[in-house]
Amino acid sequence: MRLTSFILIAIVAVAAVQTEAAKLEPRQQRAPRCRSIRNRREIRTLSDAERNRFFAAVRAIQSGPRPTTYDRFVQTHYDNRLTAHGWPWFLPWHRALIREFERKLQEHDPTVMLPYWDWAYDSQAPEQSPVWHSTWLGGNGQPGDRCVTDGVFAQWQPFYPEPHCLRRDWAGGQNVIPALYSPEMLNALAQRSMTFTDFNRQTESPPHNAVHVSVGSDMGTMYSANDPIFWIHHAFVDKQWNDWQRLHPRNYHAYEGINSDGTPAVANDWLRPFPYRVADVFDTQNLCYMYAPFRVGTLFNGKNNGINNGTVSVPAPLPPTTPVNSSSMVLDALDRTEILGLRMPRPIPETWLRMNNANIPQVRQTEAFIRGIVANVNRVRTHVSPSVPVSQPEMLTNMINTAATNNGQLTATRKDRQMVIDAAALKGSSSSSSSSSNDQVTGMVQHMINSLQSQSEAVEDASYTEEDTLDSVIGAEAAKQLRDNYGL
Ligand SMILES: [Cu+2]
Repeated sequence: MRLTSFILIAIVAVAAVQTEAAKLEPRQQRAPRCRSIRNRREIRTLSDAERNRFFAAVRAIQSGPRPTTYDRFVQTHYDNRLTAHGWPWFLPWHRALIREFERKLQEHDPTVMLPYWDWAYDSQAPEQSPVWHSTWLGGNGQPGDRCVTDGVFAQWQPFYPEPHCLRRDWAGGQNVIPALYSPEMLNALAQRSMTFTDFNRQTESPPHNAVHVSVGSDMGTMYSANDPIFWIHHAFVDKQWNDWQRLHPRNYHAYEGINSDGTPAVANDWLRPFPYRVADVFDTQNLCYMYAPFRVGTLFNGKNNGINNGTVSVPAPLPPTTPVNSSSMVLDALDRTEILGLRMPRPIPETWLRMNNANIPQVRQTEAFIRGIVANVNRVRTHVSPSVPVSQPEMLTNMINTAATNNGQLTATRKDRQMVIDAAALKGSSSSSSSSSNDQVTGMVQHMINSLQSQSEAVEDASYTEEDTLDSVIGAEAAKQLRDNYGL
């Protein structure tokens, strides 16, 4: 009798748990089948028409009675902030989130795919990225209220936590965003991450967080999805996971750790409130998309540089170059004079790390590791990062403009003879570009190279050795991936 009632109670209890679980579980509909698998592309490789259709689709889901479809995504991200940041959920949950966002865009316009923003390519002067252009996402917030007053989303009024203007407050000041993580740094992190746990953590913090805190205001809160830059930022983070999965095929389906509720993280976990289990999102093709690589070509190939179809304004005359202390191998995140070296991103503020459940000592360790990468890459005379200004005509032009306006000086720290030869060789490899503006930039850069050359006659830096190649600094695998991704 006792046993029977115990069993009865047990059955009732199990049933109650199951009912409770069913209530908490997402609509267990199967994710929609793919009619086709299409590419998500880097935003600057879209045509003007394609880009405008993407913007129009975002505007469409921002319209209607509040909260709009867009607002609800912001709230969903907020509601899951404590489970989706600092835990194994970070990568898979955000993959599901942006896929659902993309599906909503496609309900409005089936041709649209979510683009990604390769901020690593823009990492050495992120404020000069075309994404901030006044016909794209607009720039920094204005002084005072921080309201964004230009771009496609200038009139966008985020609804949560209360209605307000879209705000940005660049951490470097009115015209500067501190340096972000460069392709070399991301590659080095991907290379050394041998488990999902390592990669998930090291992608979230610091590289992904750096974008949030550097753009600031809405992006620097748990309502970060208020800023449409969020979606193309997270698409790039998602691409990094996909790249890593393919880099370490053994880890393609790797998933482990402890969830925020203390349970073991397993591939069968539902990514609430989305209709996917973790296992459903390992393969992006299961979610109907793949990532097109972003090949930017080599030095002075202006083809993929975005704004105004490659038109660049060229100032004259060139400001003088001056020698820089060659022992300073780690450049400041706000440095905008050095044209050849990598800048060290700023440490992620402790308040942000605490808000995101990050393991703070681990993040500081990763930052120290990155500092070593920066120093080493800056010592390598045979490598010009695709992200440094000298690789990008627009960025170089903007820096020269700024230097001219501020009566400042444009410098190059690695001005040894080999670097000049390398730069000249890279320049020669893209002689096919024919537009007159590119010719002007090329002429200007030639002037700079000549100037560096004459200085370099006098500079002998004993710290360089023959073994200083990119391969020996970030590893042959990482170097190869970098070359593949960026067409070096
Ligand atoms: Cu998030």
